[in-house]
Amino acid sequence: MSNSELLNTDPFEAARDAADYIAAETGVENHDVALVLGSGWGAAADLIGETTATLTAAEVPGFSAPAVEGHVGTIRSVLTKQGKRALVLGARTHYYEGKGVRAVVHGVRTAAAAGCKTLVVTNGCGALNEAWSPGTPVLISDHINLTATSPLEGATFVDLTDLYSSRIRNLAREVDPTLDEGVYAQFTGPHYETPAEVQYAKRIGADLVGMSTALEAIAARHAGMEVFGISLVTNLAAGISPVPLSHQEVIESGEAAGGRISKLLAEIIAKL
Ligand code: 8IG
Repeated sequence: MSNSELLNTDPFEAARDAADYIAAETGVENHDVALVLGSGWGAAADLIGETTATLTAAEVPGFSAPAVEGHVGTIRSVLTKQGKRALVLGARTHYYEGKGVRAVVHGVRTAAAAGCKTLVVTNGCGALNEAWSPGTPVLISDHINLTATSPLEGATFVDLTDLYSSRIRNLAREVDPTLDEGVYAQFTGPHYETPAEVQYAKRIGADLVGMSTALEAIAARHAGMEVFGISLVTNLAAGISPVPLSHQEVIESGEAAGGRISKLLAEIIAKL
């Protein structure tokens, strides 16, 4: 099934098909935890455990190759030292790719169908708080969905109170007590915000701005998963910093912080 066919099929059947493919190709019938690795987080998979199978995203039903430089296009099955099976999704579809919101959350729904009870979602983002310099990891405490859409269709009323598990945030602070937390606002992108939009985000209660995560977290909660979100600040948001943003800066801060934050993430996963 190609990505465009997601529009014509039941999204949960499509996720079931992808999960069946993953089980067959990895030899792992059920995975426990899924990780979505965003900008800067790519090195984490190697520290979490031993990769027992690597699939290219494009071969798995409903997935497509990543559109962005700095994102990896693989789906890996990792065996942790604790004996858990982690499904590492290096291939995120962003809303701005124009493939529709079903495509954006297909990975999360596939992870749920593959048995995952926990979703760990990571991203690179802009910070509104000047104290968070590029390279700072920040726990996501809540989100503001500014995409004007939802991954849920029809009369699907899902409670999003404590969407970002306070239990897992507490585990993260056991690993690193200095971790701050904040509210993540998902914009559609692909352009970065104007300085006025950044001030708007600040006034409505956001601490971080990005182009992912919120839609995925909603789909995960709907699927019954416990969600943990962690952002890597790769830049100060527009107008907060005196210099203009560049995708190059984003990639470089991700690379500079990559080793440290990946170790942090691996230590959090070990506690789940
Ligand atoms: I990395 O400053 C990264 N992603 N919307 N704004 C938005 N997305 C981002 C930013 C940012 N930095």
